[in-house]
Amino acid sequence: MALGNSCSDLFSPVRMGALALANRIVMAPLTRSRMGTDGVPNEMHARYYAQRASAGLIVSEATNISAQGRGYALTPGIWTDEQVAGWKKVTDAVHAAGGLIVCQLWHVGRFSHVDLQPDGAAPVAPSAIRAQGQTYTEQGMLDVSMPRALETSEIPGVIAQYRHAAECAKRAGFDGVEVHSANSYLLDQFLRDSTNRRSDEYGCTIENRSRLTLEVTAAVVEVWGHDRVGIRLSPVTPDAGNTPLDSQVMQTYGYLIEQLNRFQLAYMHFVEGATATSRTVPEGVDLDALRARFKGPYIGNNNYDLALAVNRRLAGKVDAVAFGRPFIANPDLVRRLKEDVELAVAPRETYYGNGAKGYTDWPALAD
Ligand code: 8OZ
Repeated sequence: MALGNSCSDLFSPVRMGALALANRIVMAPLTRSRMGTDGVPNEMHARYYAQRASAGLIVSEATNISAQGRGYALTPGIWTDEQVAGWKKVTDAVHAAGGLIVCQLWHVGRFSHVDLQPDGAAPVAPSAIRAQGQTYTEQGMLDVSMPRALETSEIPGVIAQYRHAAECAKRAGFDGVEVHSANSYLLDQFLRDSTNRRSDEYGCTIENRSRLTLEVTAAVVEVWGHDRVGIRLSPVTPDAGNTPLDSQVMQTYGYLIEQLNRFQLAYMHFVEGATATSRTVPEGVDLDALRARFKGPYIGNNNYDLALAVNRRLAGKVDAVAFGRPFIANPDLVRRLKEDVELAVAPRETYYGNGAKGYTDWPALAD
């Protein structure tokens, strides 16, 4: 390792908006597919999150804002009273363990299957362009369905779904929310010219393609205040659905970030590279230069290890680092990084499904 962690401030407190993190290690949102069809968390999920509460901040697994926003079976929701009550168990357990948790607000857009949609309807998208790939349904893995383009008149209703979910997250006792505008789901589908072929005020120009993310952010900020709202972006991630990148990544996301500055959000969170795959970026893209346009705290994510986290923090490239997969098998990841001990590695079969097995049964280090 090039640098030890003893002189790093990764393990010292940091403030992001109204969120006072005990350290600069964030638990990234991790889809674990362990809910029932009602999307209601229970004591098992509360235990899982509380076990990981030594993270400076937990970002919840991506959480559906509405029945229409759902694209995977066994994922949680945050739009019914039952879901609010279930998440309250989680937030209470995390707070009792000294942690902070924000709810990641998710609408999958086109990446869904008719079986997962209300009344078997087509998934909604900026344009009727089908994603590649399969999603997990109650019948197993199935090709995602052909979406239909949202009417302009339906967009206020989509924003209302985010607003309602943000209000539900508040009632559920979260510390804030993260707008999921990444990974080729609904908001990212509007941003990219590969998935957005609209000719109304939500399409065509960069300003128009950025409009929905900005209007959703404004709605959520109205509910929570600017300093408890973060946003996640992934300018160069093809997943989900092997989605082509925007043809002008620097210009599109650069414009969006400049506009986001007016909100003074708690943080911006980037997937640096292709999510869970590689940190490589296409020629002509400079994610650090994009990040530098954001005038607020920045969380870097994607394939970090301790050395990379220490080095990028020391170089002033990140304010905090989000670790995803390492949190699966290392509930006390912060301590293990601080002591620089070898990390447990979760086998892929434990990522999704299977109840408590491979979920809440990973031990913390013995004292
Ligand atoms: C892995 C599997 C299913 C969904 C994302 C919400 O990529 C996800 C996701 C990740 O943002």
